[in-house]
Amino acid sequence: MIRESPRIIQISEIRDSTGSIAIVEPDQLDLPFSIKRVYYLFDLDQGTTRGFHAHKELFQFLIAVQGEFHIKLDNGRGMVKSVILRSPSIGLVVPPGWWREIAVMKVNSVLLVLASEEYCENDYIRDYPDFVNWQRLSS
Ligand code: T46
Repeated sequence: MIRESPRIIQISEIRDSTGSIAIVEPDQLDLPFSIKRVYYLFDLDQGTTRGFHAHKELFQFLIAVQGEFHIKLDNGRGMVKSVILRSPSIGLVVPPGWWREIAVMKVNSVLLVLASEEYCENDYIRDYPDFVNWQRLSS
């Protein structure tokens, strides 16, 4: 199994005196997947934390289009990364095999997610010890 690390990608933007446009063109950004699904988290309570799961095959690209999120990623093998998303001009690639915990830091925060697959509950691992075990068995 090829293991990839999460990484930040800069999103190109065009600013003028009236505002800004950020443009996600997967080929130009060198996203490591084709987008099959787009969804967004909104109406979120400040201070709450979501996620608490990993995906077996799903790649995602997370963009804080508004507000701020603190993202903790854990590969279940001793590597833990913390990423702050608070600019719509960057996105975070989250490859499969990373446990995530997503804290909502500001009111009216919105997290846009571009995903490589359609929704599939079987792709989730929602129990942390199961995740660590899955990682151990897939080495
Ligand atoms: C992640 C963070 C950033 C669906 O029925 N279809 C969907 O496409 C999605 C995304 C969710 N759901 C259902 C499944 C659950 O019953 O909506 C409920 C909440 O979904 P989930 O547990 O995935 O929610 P979050 O906010 O904890 O996580 C979501 C992503 O799914 C997840 O992969 O990384 O946003």
